Amino acid sequence: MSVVALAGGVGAARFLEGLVQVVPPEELTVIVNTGDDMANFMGLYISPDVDIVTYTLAGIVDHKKGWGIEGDTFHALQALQKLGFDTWFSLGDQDLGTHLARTAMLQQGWSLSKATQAISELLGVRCRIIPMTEQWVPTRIVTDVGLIHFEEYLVKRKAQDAVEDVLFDGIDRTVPSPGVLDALEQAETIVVCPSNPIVSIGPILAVPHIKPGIMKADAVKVAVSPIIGGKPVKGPADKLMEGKGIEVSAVGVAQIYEEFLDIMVIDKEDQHLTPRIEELGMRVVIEQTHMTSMARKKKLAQTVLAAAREQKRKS
Ligand code: FO1
Repeated sequence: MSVVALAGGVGAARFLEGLVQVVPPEELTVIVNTGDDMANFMGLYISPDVDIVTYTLAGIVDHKKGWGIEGDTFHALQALQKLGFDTWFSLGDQDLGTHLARTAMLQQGWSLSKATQAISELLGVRCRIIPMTEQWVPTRIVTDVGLIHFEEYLVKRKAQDAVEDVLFDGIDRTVPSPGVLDALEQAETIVVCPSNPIVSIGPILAVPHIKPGIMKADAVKVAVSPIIGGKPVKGPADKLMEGKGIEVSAVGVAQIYEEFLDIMVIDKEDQHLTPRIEELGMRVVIEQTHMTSMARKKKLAQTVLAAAREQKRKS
């Protein structure tokens, strides 16, 4: 039953809340995007997607926002504002604890994987969370006002700039974190979570050896479309897909994963796209992909795993 999930931020984390109800934690490895990371934000190493997945699986995430810690306060941020700092990235006081701890671990020579594992275990997460790589490889957006870090594009500038391209600086010089390739090789199912295919899953697939590792793995590869009815449930996936000249639909997502994907899970609303996705050589499974309740999250996860088991039986 070993499952490997490729995950980005909020959409993936919400899906994972369902997945951990149907997969024993010791059988689940989550490979997380680190392209959003900021290596020196006010002197801190910040790993947004890793923290979103960790806090969500630890049961402490702010569910409304999808990031940060439930009930967190922002006294440190308010103090920084008084001292004239531009606090465009909202870091809560407990969230700052995580960034201070991770930064201290890294400064003591711990790898990003080790720091991530320590923090997730200390927060009570029982499945394995591995950053895609340990080298800092920031995702930068080429816009009409220049090259900007993804988080600055998304949060500081509210995703208003025209996207001309998306760059993963230096990603061809990175290597997968320890355990990533083994997990892919041993997996029975590889699930691509409903994350932004360009800046959340894209960086993971761009780390050398990961996409080839997925392609040659025996596992059944299943993706859940993050695009429903031509729109993302949350976030700028449409703007980034348009910026890359990719159709903003479940078909466009299937095209991005075409080289390795066996099954595409799409929403009932997109049922009419089935023939176009099947033409890409993959099976289509229809399910309610709006994760509006824990029951829906669990049902979606069950459908994904059942489809993978069905495919395994057929092959
Ligand atoms: N997203 C925002 O829209 N505004 C924020 O101020 C913000 C702060 C933040 C702090 C820590 C963290 O882990 C995530 C945070 N996010 C914030 C979410 C983040 O910008 C993106 O949603 C993910 O990186 C994309 O997957």
